[in-house]
Amino acid sequence: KAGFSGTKNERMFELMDGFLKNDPVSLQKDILHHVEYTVARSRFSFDDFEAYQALSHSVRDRLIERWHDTQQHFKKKDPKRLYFLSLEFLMGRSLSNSVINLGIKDQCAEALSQLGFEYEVLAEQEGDAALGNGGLARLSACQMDSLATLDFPAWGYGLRYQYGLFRQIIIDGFQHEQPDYWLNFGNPWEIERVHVSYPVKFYGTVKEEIVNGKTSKVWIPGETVEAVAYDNPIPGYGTRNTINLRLWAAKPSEGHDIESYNTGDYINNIVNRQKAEIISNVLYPDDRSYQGKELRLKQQYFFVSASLQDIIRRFKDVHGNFDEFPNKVALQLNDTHPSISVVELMRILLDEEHLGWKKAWNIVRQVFTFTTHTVLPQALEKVPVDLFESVLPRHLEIIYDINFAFMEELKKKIGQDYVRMSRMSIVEEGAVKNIRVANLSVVCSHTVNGVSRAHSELLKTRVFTDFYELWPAKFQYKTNGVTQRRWIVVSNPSLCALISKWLGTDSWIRNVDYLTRLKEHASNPDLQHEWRMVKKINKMRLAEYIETMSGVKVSLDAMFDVQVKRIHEYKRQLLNILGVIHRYDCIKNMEESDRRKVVPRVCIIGGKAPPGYEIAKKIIKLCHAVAETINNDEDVGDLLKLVFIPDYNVSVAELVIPGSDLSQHISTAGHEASGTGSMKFLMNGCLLLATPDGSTNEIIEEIGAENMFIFGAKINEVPALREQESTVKSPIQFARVVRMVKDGYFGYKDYFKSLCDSIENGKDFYLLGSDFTSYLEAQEAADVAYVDKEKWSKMSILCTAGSGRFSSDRTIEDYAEKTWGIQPCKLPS
Ligand code: F55
Repeated sequence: KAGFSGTKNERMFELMDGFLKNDPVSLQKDILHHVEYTVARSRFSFDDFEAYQALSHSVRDRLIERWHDTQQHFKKKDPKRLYFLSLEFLMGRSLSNSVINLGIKDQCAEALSQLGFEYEVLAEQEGDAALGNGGLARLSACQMDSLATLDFPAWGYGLRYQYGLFRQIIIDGFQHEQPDYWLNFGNPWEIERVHVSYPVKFYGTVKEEIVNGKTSKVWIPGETVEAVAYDNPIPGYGTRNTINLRLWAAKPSEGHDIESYNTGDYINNIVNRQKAEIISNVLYPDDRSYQGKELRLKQQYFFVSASLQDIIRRFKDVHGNFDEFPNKVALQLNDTHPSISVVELMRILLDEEHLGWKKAWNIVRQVFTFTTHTVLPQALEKVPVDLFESVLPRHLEIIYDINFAFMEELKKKIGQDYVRMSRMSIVEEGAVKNIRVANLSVVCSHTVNGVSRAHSELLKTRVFTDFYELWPAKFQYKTNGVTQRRWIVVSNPSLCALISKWLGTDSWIRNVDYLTRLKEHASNPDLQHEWRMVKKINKMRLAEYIETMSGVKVSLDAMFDVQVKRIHEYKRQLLNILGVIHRYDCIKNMEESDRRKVVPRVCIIGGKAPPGYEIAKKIIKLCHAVAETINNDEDVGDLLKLVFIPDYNVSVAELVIPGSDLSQHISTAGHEASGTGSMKFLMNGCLLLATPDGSTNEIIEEIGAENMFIFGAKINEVPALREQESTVKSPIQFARVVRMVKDGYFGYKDYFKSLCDSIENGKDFYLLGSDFTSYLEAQEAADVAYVDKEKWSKMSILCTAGSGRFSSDRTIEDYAEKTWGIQPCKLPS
């Protein structure tokens, strides 16, 4: 059509053949097209990985169509937008999630099978995107899924680390860390935006200048690094809305290191330029001990600066001044990690937009919302003033100004209570002067959220008491939730089909309220039977995996009892292991005839220890040492097995959770801010053995204590128990199992000494001894319940039926209404 004479747009519409089609034949054509032109393999010879790549690119094309339409729609409607700022997103695999949310899984499977491939096998080819540590990071991922599904005009912003969370390998029972160079095999799920980039400044000095007759501060940087955008489309389920997760990568900037350029040292110039990329190189593993690390501060500022430049550019495309900014922009701080953004926004408004202090401060205080994920005051971030001054000199000035304004405001309200003022100050005075990032976040945000009701109470009474008294209305909570798309539909297809069959609808996938209707059928023997069949299928998958990973053969008749999460003393994996030792000891000392009454168990533990956390690493080794003894003891056989699942991550969770009968959430009360693993297990019909900590109290309300195994001290009892701890003798069974470890029953006597010392009378900070008896009782109650198959099945169905309240859809609706003030903005279908 060389002679075409219409406009460019007319020509484009003429060429466009509607959206990509989702029937198997169209998908097949697309897959083969990508085999040949993207993967560059012959269509007559390509392997599973290449087929995965081609399929992913076909799915990506569909995501891009929707992404474009959604962004255009948002632009046209100009609603208030939410920007979710987080240093961590634990997305896991994208293919399996995308085909579900696009509603094309069956079509893909059919298309592939005719080409001689199996969808499940291809989906397994994908490695996890593990740009985060644990609960906080996976929560961000679940919330992105809900934001997209509920049609909210939201974007996520974060860092595109080259190395995600370390891989855990186990050698001789010890954890070793390996780098996760996840981009090695390409990443079809991101779109590199070479033209979306912003300079980010560091170091240097601050000068004063006269602009339009007013003095203005000018920051002359010592180093500039370029932030380049990588967009990751996030599709909603049952909607065309597809939102964006924009991750920044550091690249050398044109203006980087002008000096060596001028000296003509060409080679050194290039070597120095390359150093800029270090900023987005590696995710810090959460050992909560890198306070004061320069690179960490640079990472935080790098992603915040680029994100704000991007957000402001988008705002200014439409608006001539900042009056409408608070009505158009909500900025969510995911923990304190992105909190430097309050200062950065202030700096931009003051120094670049030349707004007056009052006006700028007024805007800042209307746009930020802050969610904290911790309970411990000592876990709150602090940055030494010296470090701040060197890396971000202008920001330090602004912090001082903010703090001055805050102190003045405070004085007016509370009078001259200097002790309280010094507690609340953003600047901590002392031998080393620090910036208290949490105080900064609370002062500058209009809303502070906890992640469960119990957590919120602790924030008010222990962590931010002074602030709560000053601004009670600022404090809210939104109990965490998880997405049923990933945690039932993607990871447990058999259960998904069963639920839809019995409810007569799959509406629960978008509207989780429907799940409660399962309660009506909980006692139905047919459902119970089918429910058990589904569990069996999932246990088979898990058993196969266990055998491959650890060589241990497990019986499907045994109760699969699982604790998977990051290893921390407060999460008390050690309590679990001591419980297993007790069970082993009982079996060993039993009469042969009594052994027949024992309910067989497979105890499964998995999780990564922070690399520098000695005790956590010893817990992993102890688990292996105990497993070695138990699993090879012929007296025990199938009555008890202990296995450690290495490298626990999102995709391993997708396999483990559906195959579990019982799961443990046994933190010392008052330490787990919320916990989200429990919610995933609940959705999959696993019974919970738990302490009344974090969100568990709300789960009890929903499911009923009679359908759970609750034990241990309550949050309010813990402080007194701790005080008495050295005077109250720990129970005899506890002393006995600790002694077995101490005496070298499982080997490594010297190595485990410090571990045993950490729970000795008088030093048992996490109260393992004090909770041990009630822990064993709860375990026994679980055994008794498990033997009664009908009862257990009913309890299991009621868990799933009651899990709706713990969907991230509910959390996000709540945030949208009460915290962010945003409305859905749905693409017309
Ligand atoms: C990561 C980095 C730093 Cl510097 C500190 C903490 C973390 C981290 O991973 N925290 C985390 O996962 N916290 C958890 O957040 C979950 C989601 O809110 C809670 O459910 C859980 O209780 C909490 O420990």
